[in-house]
Amino acid sequence: MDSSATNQKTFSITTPIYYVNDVPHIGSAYTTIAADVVARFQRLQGKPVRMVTGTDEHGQKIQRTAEAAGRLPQEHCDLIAKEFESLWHQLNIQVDSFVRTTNPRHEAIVKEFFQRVWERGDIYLGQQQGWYCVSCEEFKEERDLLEGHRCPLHPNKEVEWRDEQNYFFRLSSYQGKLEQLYQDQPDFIQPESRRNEVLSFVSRGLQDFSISRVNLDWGIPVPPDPNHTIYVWFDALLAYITALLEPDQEATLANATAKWYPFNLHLIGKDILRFHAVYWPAMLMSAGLPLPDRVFGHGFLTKDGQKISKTLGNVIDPVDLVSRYGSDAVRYYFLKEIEFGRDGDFNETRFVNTLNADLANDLGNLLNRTLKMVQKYCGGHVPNVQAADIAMDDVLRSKGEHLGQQVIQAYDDLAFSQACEMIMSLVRAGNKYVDEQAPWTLFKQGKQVELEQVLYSVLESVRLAAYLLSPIVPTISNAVYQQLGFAIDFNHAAVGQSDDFSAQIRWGFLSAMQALGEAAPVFQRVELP
Ligand code: ME8
Repeated sequence: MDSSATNQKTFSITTPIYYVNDVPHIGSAYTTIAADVVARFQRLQGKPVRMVTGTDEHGQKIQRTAEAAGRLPQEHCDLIAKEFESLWHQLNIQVDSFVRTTNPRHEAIVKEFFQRVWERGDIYLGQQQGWYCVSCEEFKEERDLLEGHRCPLHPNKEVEWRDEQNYFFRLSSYQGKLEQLYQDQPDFIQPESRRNEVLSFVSRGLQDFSISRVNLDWGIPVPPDPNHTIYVWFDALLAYITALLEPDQEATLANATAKWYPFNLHLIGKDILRFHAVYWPAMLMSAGLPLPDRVFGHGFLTKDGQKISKTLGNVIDPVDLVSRYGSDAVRYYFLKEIEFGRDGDFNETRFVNTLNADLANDLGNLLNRTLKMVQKYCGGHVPNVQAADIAMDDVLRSKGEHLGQQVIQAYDDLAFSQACEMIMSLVRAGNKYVDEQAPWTLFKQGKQVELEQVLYSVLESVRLAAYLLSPIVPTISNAVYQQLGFAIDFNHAAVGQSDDFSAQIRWGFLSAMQALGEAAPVFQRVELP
């Protein structure tokens, strides 16, 4: 994690505040799973964490969606927001704050913020002419459009011509300050490819952007001019701040920014990078508020190599996926199979194969067969072995010794797939070790000391793997820990304490003679429908 972090004692992280134009998408699930994994990893280290997500409910897109569905906007928002909350629950996401932009407390925060920026002299009335993409809720430059005035992100929809009076935010006057920020805080935008995109965009010169709309009721009125409503993006970004209020606190910026602010990490997809890496820091500078430590823009998911879209009819329903395969399976697949930051693909055959290979076979079987041998040869408890007595060059010990530190680094870098790969490499080495050391032969030969050392090494490696995987597959990790005789619940929000964490990430933590639990498969094989 950025060592210059201003906010070392607590950790606050956000997902985008998702539009309620539709039920949750596999893309929203992807970002939220990743954010949950980061939050869980911080909690494991004993840090107080605030994980923020929520729904973006204002603007033309939502108003039109509600109309098309024959619902009042608020009624529509209430319905869809529930779907998001329910999916997060099913995916075992630990949300600390679910913010909705139609909450009156949010309106108070937006108005106070607007006022500050207004007093700073950064807002003025002007004429906005241009092409507007309602699906993006964004004005597009002519040169960025496809033929027939279509938005590259929504090619089935035409952009709309607008010529109206709007309030503008003086983004242009933040050009120098933003460039200074990217230079002083090179980790502010990640990964590197996204940072380069932003640098190049900013170097072409920043234009002021409009932050109000006329002829649109479904939004927050502009305080000095209620004929206008606040632009949905200006409103939505501020939901991050609203989300930091405690339930009984008065909705003021001072209260909201007292404990968890500034944010350690905004996790987003690459589609909304400019809003987070350019507009948002400029807005915060204008309001005199500190900036987040980092913004990470991950890649986009495709299905079987194709863009996911309703028009193509290849939408993946996350609710369906989780109900068929379980939360750990979905969480594991997306983080293990796709390099975070790059685009990645979902393919159901590969999904099933990965889960069976890694979780059912490599991890699950290793634990199961080792526990059975321990029952048979050592009598129902962890072998009577001190980790220190195992040779330094023992294959598993030497691999396990450095694993904790390497995996911490990978989680800090959001290199989830690398973290999984490193952990699974210890597990695979464990399987090979059992085959090569053949404990059953050692038993027949009466080599009890060696036998117990071999079995200890394997059990300890499975334990370490389960601990390090716990932010990703907490249910499986719970089952492994239970079978190893521990009483830890990785789903308990306050699971971690920093001293416990440093002990647990060391190979050799498992105590000799600890009573073991019942052996049972920790992950049931999955099958294609
Ligand atoms: O943009 N692959 O909301 P949104 C990966 N309300 N991630 C994807 C994806 C895909 N195919 N599709 C969507 C908004 N996402 C605004 C945000 S924040 C103050 C306001 C994810 O519902 C990804 O995180 O359109 C992307 O940035 C986000 O969903 C867009 O969500």
